[in-house]
Amino acid sequence: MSIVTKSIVNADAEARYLSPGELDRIKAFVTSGERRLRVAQTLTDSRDRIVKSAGDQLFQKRPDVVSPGGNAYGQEMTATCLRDLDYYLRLITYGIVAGDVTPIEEIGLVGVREMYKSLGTPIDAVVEGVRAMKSAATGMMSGDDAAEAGSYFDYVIGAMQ
Ligand SMILES: CCC1=C(C)/C(=C/C2=NC(=C\c3[nH]c(/C=C4\NC(=O)[C@H](C)[C@H]4CC)c(C)c3CCC(=O)O)/C(CCC(=O)O)=C2C)NC1=O
Repeated sequence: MSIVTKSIVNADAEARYLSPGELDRIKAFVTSGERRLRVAQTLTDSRDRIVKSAGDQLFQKRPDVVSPGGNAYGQEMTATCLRDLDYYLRLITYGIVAGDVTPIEEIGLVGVREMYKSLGTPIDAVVEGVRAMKSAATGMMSGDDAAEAGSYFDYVIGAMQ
């Protein structure tokens, strides 16, 4: 739910006008809108490049995951691994557009440690992959945009650790 919808639901539950604090938060959301949409557009347009570059970095740093016995060993498993990185990049664009990490959390982070544990996927290597996506993505952006995007990658990284 966006901050706008959430504020309206909360205010209406008490049959009151939006409070000055709520209006301030909505103002910040609207003011940052153009930047957030620009950042989401860049990530969307560059998704293939970001995922591929992050995969290359990850497999160079963690050759064990693509070696025999590794969780991403073999063409099919490697493709599934890159697909997971793409999933997280997509969820990050949702969060950026919403100005809120809730969609990322609800779709991709609740129960994530247990999920990867049951798949035998080393989550620290997934984190490494998300870090590499952050570096590829923010490298395409200027200061404020990079900071805005970076904070959502950091949220995912922090939640997986
Ligand atoms: C949008 C929310 C969402 C997420 C996050 C998600 C993740 C997800 N990753 C999976 C598998 C997997 N995930 C990986 C990923 C990796 N292995 C490694 O060693 C690397 C470190 C890493 C890549 C960075 C691999 C290799 C599999 C297949 C494991 C297997 O089938 O044994 C599976 C099992 C089912 C399947 O194969 O599709 C799920 C559910 N699915 C979702 O719907």
